[in-house]
Amino acid sequence: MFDKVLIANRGEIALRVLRACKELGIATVAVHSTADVNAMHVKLADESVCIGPPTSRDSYLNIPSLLAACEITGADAIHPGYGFLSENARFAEILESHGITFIGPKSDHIKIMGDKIEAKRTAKRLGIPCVPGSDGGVTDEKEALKIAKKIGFPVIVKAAAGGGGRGMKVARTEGDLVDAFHTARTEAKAAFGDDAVYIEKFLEKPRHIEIQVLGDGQGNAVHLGERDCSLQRRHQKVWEEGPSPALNESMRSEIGEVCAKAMRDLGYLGVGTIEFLYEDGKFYFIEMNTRIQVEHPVTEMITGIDLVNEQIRIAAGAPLGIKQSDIKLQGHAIECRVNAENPATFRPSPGKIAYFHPPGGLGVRVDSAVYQGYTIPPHYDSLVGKLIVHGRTRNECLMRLRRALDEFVVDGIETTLPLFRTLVRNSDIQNGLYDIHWLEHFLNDGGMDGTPQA
Ligand code: MV4
Repeated sequence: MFDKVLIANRGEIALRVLRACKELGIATVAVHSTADVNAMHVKLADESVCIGPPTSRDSYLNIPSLLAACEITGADAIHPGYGFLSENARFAEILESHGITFIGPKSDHIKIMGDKIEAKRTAKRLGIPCVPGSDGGVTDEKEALKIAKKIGFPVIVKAAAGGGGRGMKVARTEGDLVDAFHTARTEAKAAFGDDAVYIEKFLEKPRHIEIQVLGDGQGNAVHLGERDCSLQRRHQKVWEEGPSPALNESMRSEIGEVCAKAMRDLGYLGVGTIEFLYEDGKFYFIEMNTRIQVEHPVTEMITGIDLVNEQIRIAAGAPLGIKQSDIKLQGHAIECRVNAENPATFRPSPGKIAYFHPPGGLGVRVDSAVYQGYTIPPHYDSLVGKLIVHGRTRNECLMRLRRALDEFVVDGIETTLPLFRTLVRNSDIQNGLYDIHWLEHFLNDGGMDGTPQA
């Protein structure tokens, strides 16, 4: 096992990793930018190193600074959290060449999943169902038209280097295709320096359902059920829950087993998330994330498994301690991402937290790195904290969430808490009747109008 882990991240996820290290008896090193001297992760770590100015590029993304911090402190592994360097295959390789363990998947697997064309080819080969579309990249407009006609309109042109909603163009008819194709390529080249694109059938009203997997790189892998992340705005997830209100037990175990087997065959090491669009009872692979995700607590609450603990033990070479039959999904969990933003306009609202009172009680978890008197800096994402609630049934979970949201007080800045107080009382949400477009339609239709914004 590692003696000392350096956490190359900030905010609530840095705390989450710190907690897992503490429980494993591993010493911790926090790194921070000059904007984060007063951050909680710095206070709670055994040691800390300042790695640069506020801009992420010069601090949390600065590989030479991180290597120097490892050298100075004698850390033997780095946990990247999510975002920043968590899915950077080159970073994983550099660490290995310096004898530092990257707590994450093998760099080859990070690389494959970072290229959405390669990811889809791999998924298909492993027997994961994919969205109908081109076999690999498309470079010529005649070929693009031929494929689009074959799969039928509407189609979507996606950048191989994209993902998370960046670099996509929809073509509704034959007349739109040539323009969508060239625009997608030009934008992909400008945004990612890579003009490779591929084509898929465009699904109109899918849900976004993702399967959590865990493998030890030694041929053992399990799935830990799904999370429904359909409630999003501009590709930012807002509310995540598990199990999905749209699935039954047989659909869950069927897709779960497909994913677990695929990860066994791949020799996947670490935690991963296989993302699907789900429409009319069928799953379609879109992407795989090779990191711990923001919404991982949903899965932890319904399985009782500490995913970050598993990540660290597996990265240290331990075999998977869990069999599929040990994993029993219990009850229901919902996560709300509470952001420092206006709840109707989503304008960022950084600043000083004058009063902070998180909710508590049975089935309530708050993952946050803020405290009363803390000033949220403007340089990073606007997550104030995640409220995760568990109940024996979805209904109990919703009732408990309503209670927890009413208890939660954050003064001094605007937060998205009022949005959640509205959503938890909405009948479509209560009935689980939503797709990936539901929230944006709700907001455009004035769902938050007249909501008092304290
Ligand atoms: C799609 C799609 C419809 N059809 N692919 C957006 C993010 C990226 N991960 C994939 N995305 C989509 N791919 C096909 N073939 C619709 C989306 C999409 C979406 C997906 C998941 C969650 C939210 C979304 C919001 C808009 C579009």
